[in-house]
Amino acid sequence: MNNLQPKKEHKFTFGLWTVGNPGRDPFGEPTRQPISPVTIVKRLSELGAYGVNFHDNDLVPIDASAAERDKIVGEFKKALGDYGMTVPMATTNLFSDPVFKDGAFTSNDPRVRLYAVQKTMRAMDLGAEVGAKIYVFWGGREGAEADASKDACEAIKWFREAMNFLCEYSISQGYDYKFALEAKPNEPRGDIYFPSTGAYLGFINTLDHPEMVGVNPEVGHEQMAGLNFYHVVAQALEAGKLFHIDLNDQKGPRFDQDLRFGSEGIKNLFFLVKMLEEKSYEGPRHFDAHAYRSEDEEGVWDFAAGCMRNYLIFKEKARRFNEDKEIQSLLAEIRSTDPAFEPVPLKFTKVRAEQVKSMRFNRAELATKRLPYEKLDQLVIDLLLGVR
Ligand code: GCO
Ligand code: MN
Ligand code: MN
Repeated sequence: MNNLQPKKEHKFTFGLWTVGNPGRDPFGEPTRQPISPVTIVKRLSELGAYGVNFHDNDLVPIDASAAERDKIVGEFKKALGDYGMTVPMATTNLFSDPVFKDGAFTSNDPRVRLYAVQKTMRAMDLGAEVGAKIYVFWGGREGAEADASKDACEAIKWFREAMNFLCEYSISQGYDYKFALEAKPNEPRGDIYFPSTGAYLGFINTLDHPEMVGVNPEVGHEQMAGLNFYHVVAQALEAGKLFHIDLNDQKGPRFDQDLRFGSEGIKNLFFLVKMLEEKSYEGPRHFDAHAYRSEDEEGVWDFAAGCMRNYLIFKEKARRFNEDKEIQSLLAEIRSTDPAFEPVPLKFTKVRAEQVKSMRFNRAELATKRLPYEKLDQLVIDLLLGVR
């Protein structure tokens, strides 16, 4: 089917660390050879992706000399040009190196906090060099196991200080970055500060430049906390704060699985894609996932193609949902009301308040209205399972 063919206009992106994931896990060594950034750019482009994103050290090793850096970045830029690929987002690795064992921006040690800020400024320079406009902050090590070790209120203040400083840095360099904060409840820390996207949405308004800062919700991270991802993203989108999104999948609230998008949570992700497509989310559709550890390199490309294909299947199903006469007439029935009460915006004036206070409602009759949600939901299931 032609509309299941990924194209640049769909804005599908992957991280170098996603397709490049060699299959390491906490219990086992890598099962695949690393794939070079240049090969990743080429293969993703051939599959129809729009861009690649990276952490500073996915591209340039942490101990690279200036000359090595320039060579690597030069080759990478050439590959981007050759294969028509972009880098919409960049980020910093503030979690792998042992120096960050007790946090980066929230380490108890001011030297580590400053080093984290320095590393981020350099990574922002690198991102800007390849045209990135979105900068993600995932505080993987910003947390604690022993709460006795750290004052959580201080940690939040340090995090704020770093964000304010880095916003000013972006402005002063003319980088025009939008910052996107990514929450996760735990892993690798026992607990991570700002455990959900909602927590970040509250925090953003305490910053010096709230207009520059939004969120980067990830499917699996919110599901680890038992939340409904569609609802999480709705709040971010409605607030104008959905600056980026990490698409993947997860089998319920357990360790972070980063599974192929759409491989598990089919109904919830259908409503997610429907919303992204219909509420004019303009940002990249980024897949922060990786292939099963049992795969070889060919399987990695099957995985990448699968993520994009599932997104497009959901998009196609959303179109059919909207065109389905039975579904639409059920929705019309569900939404029908007494025309006298047609929704006038509930805007406060003293007169309106008096008017609402004096309205007469037949509570018992209202409660008898039929809500055929069983039928509606089953039609959605029929649609998604392909028998409709
Ligand atoms: C995870 C995280 C990371 C971040 C990435 C970008 O699954 O552990 O989602 O993959 O998204 O580090 O900062
Ligand atoms: Mn992520
Ligand atoms: Mn994840």
